[in-house]
Amino acid sequence: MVKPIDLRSDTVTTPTPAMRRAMAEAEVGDDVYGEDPTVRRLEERAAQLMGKEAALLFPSGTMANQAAILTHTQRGQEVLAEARSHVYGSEAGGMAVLAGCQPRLFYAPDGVPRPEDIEALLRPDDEHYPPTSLLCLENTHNMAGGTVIPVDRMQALAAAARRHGLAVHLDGARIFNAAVALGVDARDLAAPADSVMFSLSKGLGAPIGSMLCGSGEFIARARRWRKLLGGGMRQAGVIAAAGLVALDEMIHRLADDHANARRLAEGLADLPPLQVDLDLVQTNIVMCDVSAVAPAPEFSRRLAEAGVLALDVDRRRVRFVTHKDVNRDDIDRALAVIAGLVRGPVRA
Ligand code: TLP
Repeated sequence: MVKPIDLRSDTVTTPTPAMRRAMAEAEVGDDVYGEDPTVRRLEERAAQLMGKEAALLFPSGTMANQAAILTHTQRGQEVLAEARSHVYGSEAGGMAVLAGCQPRLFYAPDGVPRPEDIEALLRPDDEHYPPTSLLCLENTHNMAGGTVIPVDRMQALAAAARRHGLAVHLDGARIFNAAVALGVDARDLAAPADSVMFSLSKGLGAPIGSMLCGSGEFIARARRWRKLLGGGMRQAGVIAAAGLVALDEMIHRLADDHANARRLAEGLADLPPLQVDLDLVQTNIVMCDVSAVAPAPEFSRRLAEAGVLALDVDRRRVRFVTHKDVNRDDIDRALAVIAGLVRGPVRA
């Protein structure tokens, strides 16, 4: 059987030979005692890349985001987040269950919030209202289609939050995609936020791991929450070693993923009645409205039968994500399969 073209997510990427070698040879120790030299090196490098004092390795982005929320807030407080953000919609209700916080949502159709969206939600100090303590941002914005928040907007949003005493956490799972697309340093996107999470295990291709970065004091407190969440790992240098390779070797090639996503998006836009908003295709994610052909779950099931894997994200939309394990030929083959599905039955 032919291997399917897997465009469900950049999380499906497998470690490179260089990562596997680095993992096999990693110098390790017990990281709960702070004795793993490879983890320490990765944490120093992550902090430096984000322009923060300190960083902490987590097994997942979800755990890192939740530890950040736990560190920034207290029970009974309110967290501002975009309506389709990962911290709100895709972390199993963690901010309510773990931090005891209530989300308050704003909607940014293109994933790029405006400072006035934030300010409109702020309320006076009154015993009826939960105190609002944190603004969460997401860059790139996954469910909006991998859209980027430019540096000046990040600054304006953080300034609005600060004026009202809110801390800012950036879910930068794909911050390097944003930086490459904008042609800026990731540090400049991270600077306006108090804390930033980024993933090693998505477009950068490492098998496991996300970093939480912030001030030394913030990271010391987050470390205790990581322990509580079960994220204190022992010889985690085996993971960190792949993370270091990811940061050294895999950032610059994200531009290829963006070019492939654009090619895919333009191909899909040429296949009516499929609909793609090309303006929103800015990085490695393509959202396609397939509802004129079939409900999205059925469309993605038929696509899978024909050898192309994609993710139905709601009833109308299917998400395609490009990454290092698919090349330009795969994109063209995927497009041929999709064309067949739109025009009539086909096989991969
Ligand atoms: N995103 C996954 C799914 O959970 C949707 C994906 O395939 O895109 N923040 C953002 C913006 C994310 O997209 C994700 C994962 C996370 C956080 C969580 O990271 P992990 O999967 O490491 O817990």
